Amino acid sequence: MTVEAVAVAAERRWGIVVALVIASLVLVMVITGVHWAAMPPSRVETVDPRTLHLKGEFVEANLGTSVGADGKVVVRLIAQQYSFQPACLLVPAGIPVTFRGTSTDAVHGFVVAYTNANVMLVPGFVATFTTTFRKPGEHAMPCHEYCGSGHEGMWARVQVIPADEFRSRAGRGERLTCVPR
Ligand SMILES: [Cu+2]
Repeated sequence: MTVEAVAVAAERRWGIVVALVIASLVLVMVITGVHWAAMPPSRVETVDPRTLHLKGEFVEANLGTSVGADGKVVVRLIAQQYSFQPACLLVPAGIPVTFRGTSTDAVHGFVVAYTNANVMLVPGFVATFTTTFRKPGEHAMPCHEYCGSGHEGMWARVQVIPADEFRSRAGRGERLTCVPR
């Protein structure tokens, strides 16, 4: 074999390897693109932001933490320029807590410090997630989506209390908060 033939053979081998790498990358892009298009990343539950305060799940009297007939702990809240309602959420430690939230105006969101709770609140949609707070304490809960001139003043608190204390307070189907009254 001549030197030139060796070089051409090596180059052809290299060309095949590179073509395979490119083909597999394109395949990954096509498969994930089709997959995400067919399956939205989160569940989609809609709500009418214009009647939020008037009827349905997010009326003022229904906001806060409740324990359902099945024993599940649910926190309902709304975000609006520039506050959360309720402004202080009361939750138990060591029990899964499901958050259900939405926005009345712009896109908001919140993160609960030192936990994995982190969600966007988009008008017209109900955001849900379930998390467990490990130990009692108090966490800051700032809005983390820039929502206007008052954004930096938009935050709430999350108070995590021991499960027994929570159970004794949650008795009668009330909506609990830690907003001082
Ligand atoms: Cu906000």
